[in-house]
Amino acid sequence: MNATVPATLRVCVLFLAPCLCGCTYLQNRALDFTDILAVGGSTGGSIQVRARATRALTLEVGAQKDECYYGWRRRSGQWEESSYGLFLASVWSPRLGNEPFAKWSWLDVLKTSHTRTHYLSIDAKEDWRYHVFLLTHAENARWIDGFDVEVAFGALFIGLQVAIRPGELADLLAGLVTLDPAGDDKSSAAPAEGAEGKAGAAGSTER
Ligand SMILES: [Ca+2]
Repeated sequence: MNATVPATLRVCVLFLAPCLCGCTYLQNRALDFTDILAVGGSTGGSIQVRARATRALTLEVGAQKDECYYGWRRRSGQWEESSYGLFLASVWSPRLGNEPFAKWSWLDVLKTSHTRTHYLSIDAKEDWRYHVFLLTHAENARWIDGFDVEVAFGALFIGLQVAIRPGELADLLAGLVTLDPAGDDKSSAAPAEGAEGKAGAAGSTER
């Protein structure tokens, strides 16, 4: 009898959690759901093929400079990307807009992929580098994005990126019991815009 009381209490808390958290609970779950699949299309001028089996391993060939994507990724409807794959990454480093050129080092001879991405809606820049196809550097990266499985291509005038994001699926499931491992939930106590900025900062593993 006594053993059933805590269990009952846990069930009550589970079902009452949405009420206690207000309407932002459903809004956050809906946004978490949209994070599971990231899709973006572009109309730039890239020539590129990329496959990522999680963010730890990437095979990329080709190049793109300031390619502008429209879609949905990391809570942003628009992002820009510059990237070099085999064998261009050994010689050049990508830059967004008028950023200064990165300093070249002999280790870059082994660099097989280098991508810089700017998410316009949240004004966040990511920098992912790979040596011999393995991840060696992730700047402004969130651990929740590390499980992304992605394919992308650019064929002169069109480009497409599709990523399935198991980390965001885990975030959705955790969100059902009001946990937020991605750190992207909006708070019901703060204005939505301000809360999003704070949540994004809290969810970053490297800044
Ligand atoms: Ca979340």
